[in-house]
Amino acid sequence: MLEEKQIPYIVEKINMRCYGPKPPDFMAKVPTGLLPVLELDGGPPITESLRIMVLLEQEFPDHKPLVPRGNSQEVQRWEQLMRLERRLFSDWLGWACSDWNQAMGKVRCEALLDTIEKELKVAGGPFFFGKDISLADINMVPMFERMVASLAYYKGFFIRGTGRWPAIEAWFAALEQRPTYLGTHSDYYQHCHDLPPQMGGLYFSDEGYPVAAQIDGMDGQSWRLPLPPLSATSLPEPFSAGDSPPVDTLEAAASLIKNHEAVARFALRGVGKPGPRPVSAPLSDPTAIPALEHMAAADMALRHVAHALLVGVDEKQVSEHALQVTASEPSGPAAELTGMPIIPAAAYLRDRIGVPRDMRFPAARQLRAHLNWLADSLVAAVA
Ligand SMILES: N[C@@H](CCC(=O)N[C@@H](CS)C(=O)NCC(=O)O)C(=O)O
Repeated sequence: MLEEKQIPYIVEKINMRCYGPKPPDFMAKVPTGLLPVLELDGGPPITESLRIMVLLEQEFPDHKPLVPRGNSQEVQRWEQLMRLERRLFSDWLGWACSDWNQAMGKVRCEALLDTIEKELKVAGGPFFFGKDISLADINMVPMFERMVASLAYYKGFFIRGTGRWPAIEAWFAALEQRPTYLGTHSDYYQHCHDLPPQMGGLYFSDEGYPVAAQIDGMDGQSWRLPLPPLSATSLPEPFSAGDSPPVDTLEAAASLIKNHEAVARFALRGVGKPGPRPVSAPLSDPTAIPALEHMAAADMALRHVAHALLVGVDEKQVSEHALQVTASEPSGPAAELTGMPIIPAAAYLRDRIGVPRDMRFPAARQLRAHLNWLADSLVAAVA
């Protein structure tokens, strides 16, 4: 909303409880600890996302309007759409968090999707109020994005990429053309590993397991080179903005290189020791102790990955900087790598690439696949 309205802002990130205690100065200001929170021009903290959005709309009347003004029919519809978002929240979690009566959860979600499909057609699409984005879209998409991801992962239920709800597909496609939306767009992997620690259990049905294996890259294929192209109909995860391997690999390499020392240190948590204060989110261990004695090897391994991203693995392997692997410890400042400790470090990093925190989805899948290329080459050599 801030980006669409072009309101200047500063973001202060506060972690969710499942990633460790929140900063005490934040808790002093907001005793419930709930996010989001707005401080408008140094004023008191304001909570509740809907209240925040309505306030921003009122306080910045000269910026792009996102709520219909005047026409009472439109205002009524806007309120209806706000209620529809709450229905989405409860029908989605009613199914996702249930391990019994899967059929009922599915029927409710299908009915909800039919209603949303109809609402998107009222003004001719692609958005709820026609060709311009509004707060109805902005308010709906964060939960909808999570619904789409988690129902594919846990239930094998595809909302997008099937042609069953074309107005919903067109709505996501229109959003995925907007840099304002892409700045917050996560991938299915991120959502499906972020949601359970925050919300409690989400439950699999039998149809979910094979899809989850694909999303997690555990099927031996989906996180490996060569990656299939991305499009509005690619499954399990469509992305209408598509991919562009030369640009995506460059973005992944830039993100890796820009912060290479911290990234190498982070990867070495994969062979380090668990932290003294573990947290409840399985992929997170903010106090973990990295095995820094392997820093030179981790640094060299990540240089190989960056080089492979920049020139492609085939060209790299015929260049003078080809990845060479030995079965035993290299002696001296070798240009070769051994499997240990780099295999677990590469896997640790691969599983913790955050979208969009670290890079966009098309770049993240490239980095994951190139880290797998490294790990697979090392595994082949030590096997
Ligand atoms: N109705 C509130 C809900 C706020 C809420 O539940 N926020 C969650 C995140 S979406 C939260 O901050 N949970 C605390 C935590 O997990 O640390 C709103 O719309 O702002």
